[in-house]
Amino acid sequence: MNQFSVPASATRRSPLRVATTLIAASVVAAGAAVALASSADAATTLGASAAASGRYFGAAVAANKLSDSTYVGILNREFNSVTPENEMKIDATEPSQGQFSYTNADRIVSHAKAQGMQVRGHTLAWHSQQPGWMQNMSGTALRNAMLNHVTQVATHYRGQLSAWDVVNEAFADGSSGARRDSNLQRTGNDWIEAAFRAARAADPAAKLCYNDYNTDDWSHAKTQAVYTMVRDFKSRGVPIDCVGFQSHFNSNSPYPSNYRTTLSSFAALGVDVAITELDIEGSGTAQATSYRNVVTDCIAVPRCIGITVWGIRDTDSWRSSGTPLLFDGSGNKKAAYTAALDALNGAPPTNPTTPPTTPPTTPPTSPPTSPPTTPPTGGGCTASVTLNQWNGGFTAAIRVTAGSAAVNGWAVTLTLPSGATVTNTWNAVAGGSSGTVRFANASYNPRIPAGGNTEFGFQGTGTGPSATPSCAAS
Ligand code: G2I
Repeated sequence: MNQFSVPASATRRSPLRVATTLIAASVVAAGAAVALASSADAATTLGASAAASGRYFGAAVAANKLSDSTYVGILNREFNSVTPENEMKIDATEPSQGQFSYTNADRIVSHAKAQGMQVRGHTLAWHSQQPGWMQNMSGTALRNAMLNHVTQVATHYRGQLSAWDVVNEAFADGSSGARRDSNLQRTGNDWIEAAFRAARAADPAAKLCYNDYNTDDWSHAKTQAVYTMVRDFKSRGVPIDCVGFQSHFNSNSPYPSNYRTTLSSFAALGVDVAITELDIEGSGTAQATSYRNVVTDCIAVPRCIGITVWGIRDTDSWRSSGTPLLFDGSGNKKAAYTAALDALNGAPPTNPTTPPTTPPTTPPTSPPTSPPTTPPTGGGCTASVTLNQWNGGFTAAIRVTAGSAAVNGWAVTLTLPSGATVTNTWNAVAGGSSGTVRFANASYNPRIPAGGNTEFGFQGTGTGPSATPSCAAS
């Protein structure tokens, strides 16, 4: 397929379109060949397979490759989301202060729209790839310039993007758990939330993400530091909707076995999670296995909304010598491609009524956002709720904490306001859907060690609970 051929996108962008195609196939016998090709296609491209569970599969795209027919052929066939690799960065969009340049970014957005693909914006505020004028700024002038940049660029794309990486890579590597030093950080610790508020005001429809690397391993200080920030943002109403895990893996930074724990733990804060820049250096079976693991972990987490690989062919990669992508330099599918596709085809739907397939592990030990009212002395348990409320719905993340004795089973009882209904519960079993609801432990998470905790959550319509939960241990 070249860039001018008719995409299969009309039949593969959503489960609804696929279902429509299948219905059409059963009614119109003469159209059977076409319809069969479409339904088979639903399982044989990355985008269609991801869409079958309500997710997307995207690629970082470079505007100057949109004239490469092999590249565009793969892009149009396989992917249903794109991220401009460099074209929306600060140096590209505001090369001189107050002079905005969208030509290359707009080319990518136009291409994506014409193909029915969504677009993730990357990125509004970052210490790197700043234009010279910004690198030389500091203090209030820089803060204002940053906020103006966020406002202008997000306004230009208002309503057109699925998500924005509002802030990128703001935390330091290593064990400090500190913010990364940068000119932006030196304008004051609140620069990140200021950027999110400006982005929300400019484009209320885009999901607003924090995006970083080396945040994949749940045990790493950097991961915990980002988690703490997101939890704080959620508790204070800072408008954050999602966290992006770049997931650049190689032998120095391999796929971690607790990756799913990381994804599900962030999701339990009431944000979407996304894998935003996936590439895995290597080859053959080892590389394929890592890709399979990453995809399987995402689809096991209901709020893992999609995966983006950081380029299409190995030769397109920023790490091309590590051959980290799904297609070789000639555009052929690699073993890693097949593994990723197979894993996608095993996906359950998003927002299932059943919990994730693996037990959650103990979340971090820092305090919950609303303190338990009963002190955890002696046996028993306490529960605290972190609420993410929006107009007409909410998610509630509940932390259950054991007292000084281990708990072998637990149940939390919560009273919902009139009109509220539980629609989806994870990591617990709900005994009802309105009024006073008892949530008992799931089969896999009854036991909490003395002083330890576990988390469950639920989603609902209406207004979330404000009354203090009670907790009973067994
Ligand atoms: O470094 C990998 C990624 C890490 N996370 C954030 C991403 O935005 C980042 O992407 C890479 C691009 O893949 C590279 O293509 O960001 C690099 C810059 O930080 C990009 O490299 C730049 C080169 O440094 C420039 O010399 C070059 O002009 O790409 C530019 C365009 O080709």
